[in-house]
Amino acid sequence: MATPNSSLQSHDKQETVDESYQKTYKKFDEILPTLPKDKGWFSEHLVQYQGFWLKPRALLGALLINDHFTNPQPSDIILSTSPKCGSTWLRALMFAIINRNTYDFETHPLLTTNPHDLVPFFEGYMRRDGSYSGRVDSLPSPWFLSSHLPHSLLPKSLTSTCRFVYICRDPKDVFVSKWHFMNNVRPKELPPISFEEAFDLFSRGVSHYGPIWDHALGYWKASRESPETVMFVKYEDVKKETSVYVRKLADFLGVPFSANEEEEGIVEKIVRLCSFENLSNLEVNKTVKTTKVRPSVSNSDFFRKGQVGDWVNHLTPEMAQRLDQITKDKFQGSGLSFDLQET
Ligand code: PAP
Repeated sequence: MATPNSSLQSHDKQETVDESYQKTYKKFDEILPTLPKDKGWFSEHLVQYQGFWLKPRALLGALLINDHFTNPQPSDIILSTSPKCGSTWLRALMFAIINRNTYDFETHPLLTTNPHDLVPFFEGYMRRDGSYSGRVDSLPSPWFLSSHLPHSLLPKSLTSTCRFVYICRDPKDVFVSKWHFMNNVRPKELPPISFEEAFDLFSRGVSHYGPIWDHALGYWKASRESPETVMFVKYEDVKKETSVYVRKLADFLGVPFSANEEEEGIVEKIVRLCSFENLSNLEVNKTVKTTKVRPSVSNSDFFRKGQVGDWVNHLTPEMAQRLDQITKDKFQGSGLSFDLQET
């Protein structure tokens, strides 16, 4: 039986954009100038669409998905995250769980391929800038895709059919991670963005796919309404008990570990394979390697420290309090919280 993405590489090719997409491009061109804009973190501005700040390219991706993502299946899987919440890690863990009968651990694709190249970026896959215009609907089903899009911007046909895993993270650590990442990948001719300026943007929600709080709440509510189709996890919890979460993910994805697999230590092997220490030290992830899909981002940019609580080394107490207060205010009454005292 085909497993998600096991034949991805053969389909990962440049394609001519289908003419049926022209209507969506036209809609995008009409909507774009009407949207509120704010200065982006670097040269590209962000636009506010239905409450969320997006790069124009992500907006186009969202529109294309809404117009052209046809016939999703219950076996399709989408990993959703706000940026810097742990998508690289979860892509690796979920890919390894789902495809564990296809690959052995000695020659596993994760040893030679960055997780971002094994799990396509949904809205990024559907872009029209000429450099990369593959279409998700050309991939073989079942799909395993990753997305940063908020729940409310995805079509109902998809949110009511596919299975979602959502990972969130303490916004303080997300901000620190994002600030480092953005300065690494900025166009080299531009000066770095200051910590203070970035903090102001982030805490006002003017951040890619932000506000991060609204993003998390959308998936949180969906997971409470439909726990069998939306699994909501926190980076901090997965970090603390990775093997427990590997089992939970396998159960949720409908591929629980058998007694034999438990005896063979497959869970622990997956945990080790996908650990920050292992992945970040692989040649493929150490080298500064950009791809056609990510022309300004190196494989190594997805790995920094991989720790919980690194914010303490960067944020002033006032900054930390400000983000914690926003988190408390936004999540109030939702049942969602972070163990903010511990971090
Ligand atoms: P993305 O939004 O660009 O996909 P994402 O992978 O979600 O990035 O987040 C990157 C963070 O995950 C980095 O955190 P840091 O800056 O605080 O260090 C990165 O180091 C961390 N990360 C990457 N791989 C792993 C892993 N295998 N285990 C734990 N954390 C990881």
